[in-house]
Amino acid sequence: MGKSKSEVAEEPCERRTSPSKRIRLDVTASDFAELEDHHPYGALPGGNVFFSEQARQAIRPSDLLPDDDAWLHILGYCNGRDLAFLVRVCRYFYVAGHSPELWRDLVLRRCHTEKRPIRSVGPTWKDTYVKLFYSEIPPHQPMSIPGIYSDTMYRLHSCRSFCIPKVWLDRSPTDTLERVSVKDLTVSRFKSRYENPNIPLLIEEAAKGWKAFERWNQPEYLLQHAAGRTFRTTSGVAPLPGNFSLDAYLDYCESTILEEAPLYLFDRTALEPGSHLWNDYMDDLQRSCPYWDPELMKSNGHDLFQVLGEGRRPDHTWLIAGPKRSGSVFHIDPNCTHAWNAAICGRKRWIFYPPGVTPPGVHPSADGDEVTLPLSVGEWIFQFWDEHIQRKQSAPRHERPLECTAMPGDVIFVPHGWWHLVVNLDKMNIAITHNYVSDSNLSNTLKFLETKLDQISGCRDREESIKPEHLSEEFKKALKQQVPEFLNKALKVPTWTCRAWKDAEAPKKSVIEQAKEAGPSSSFSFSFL
Ligand SMILES: O=C(O)CCC(=O)C(=O)O
Ligand SMILES: [Fe+2]
Repeated sequence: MGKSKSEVAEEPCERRTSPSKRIRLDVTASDFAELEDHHPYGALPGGNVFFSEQARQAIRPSDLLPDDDAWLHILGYCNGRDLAFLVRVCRYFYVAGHSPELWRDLVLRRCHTEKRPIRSVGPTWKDTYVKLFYSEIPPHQPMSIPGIYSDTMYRLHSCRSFCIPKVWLDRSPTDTLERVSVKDLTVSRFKSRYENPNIPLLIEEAAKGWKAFERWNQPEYLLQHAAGRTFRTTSGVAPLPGNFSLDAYLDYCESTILEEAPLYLFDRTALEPGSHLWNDYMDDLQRSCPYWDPELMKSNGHDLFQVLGEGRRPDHTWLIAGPKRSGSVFHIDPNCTHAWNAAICGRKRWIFYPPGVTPPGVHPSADGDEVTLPLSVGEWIFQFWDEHIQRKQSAPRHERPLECTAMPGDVIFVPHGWWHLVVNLDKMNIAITHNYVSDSNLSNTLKFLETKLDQISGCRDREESIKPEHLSEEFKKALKQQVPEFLNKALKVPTWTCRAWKDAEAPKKSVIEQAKEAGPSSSFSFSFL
């Protein structure tokens, strides 16, 4: 359990002092390896081939190319019709050709080309493809095929179906993030203990009294208020976003489809000021969390981007939803902002690394423009969990990662510059997040807007938003007119005060050079902040 300092002081001595106790309490890599289910088509790890005389003598398609990745790549060029034929050619193609990601990509590409939203889903992505573009036929029943030995396929399946450790499902001693009950948190305590020193915090039950918390658990309610609109979903491993109707997306979350990085709903328009869903929490936020009350901007310095006006400021409000194991891979929040994130339905596991302390497996370029990292939570867990735990237990105290589970109704404060990864633990997870600038990060935000034009986000693809090259000047101008005291104070701070951006002036090394220096970690992909 994450503990406030006073709670820690009251703990029994042996828990505080015995490292072996702590080692036993932490989740280990093997806790994830107990998979939710067998590979649906019976693939086994490659080494099993040595136990099968028959398999060793047979020539398989996988012997003809250097590895199974290559075959999966080639199958990715097939259209739906060809893939449907190919899976009938041999056992190997049957298993490889039913990889859910191949059929998902076919759905996404064709929906994109035909400008069609995904309005219904089946029990597998292949069923969805058939249902959307042909007619409804009885669902595909996966057959378990003997004799398919493939590390690639088995690893993908492990990333799709890793076990969620039991201790993540409730408050537990593995939680190290500070937590405070909403009843005990005042504006001044929040600012002096957490926001100003830039420390993440879990605020227990802060959203429990929100109307959203009561209402959004009922699918009918959400469906009523989302009728006729679609929601954008993305995945780090999918080639295109998917636009879903809400009923189809809720069915997708409830389905048994297992994917390496499920499509995640991250919608910046659903919570527009004045909208029905926005009204379900905004008054309540002002009452329960006065430190984030936008109305008090002039006195508490919160959400200073407001001075630009709603349409002109960078995106700042998102509705988030996703199925079990969906989530966000390591990132730092945009534009040097702080954020709060309220878990409305479902639990979320959070992992934080402090500013300037790069998480294992993450390789930012010196200027932060590019970051290489595993693109799915599962891949990161399987490759880097041991190193994470080692750092959690024995890195210098101020460099240690922090962890916690947010229960429904809890709100997390995400300070600027902190790396974080989030994984959803329940079948259906819904959250609200707002990003903001306050007097505590204003000086860094101004430096960021001035010097990191390539990294500015949330304002490039909307006509009315201020574009990156003008944002710094426009922001300063509006601050000067509306809240000059905050601007003057921020301009007096001569350097970055957050280590996330301290080394920004170091000579640029390419991401490839850095990844090489970091050693032979098996798979990296590129992503851009
Ligand atoms: O709920 C999540 O997936 C986390 C979202 C996040 O990182 C954020 O809001 O900044
Ligand atoms: Fe974030």
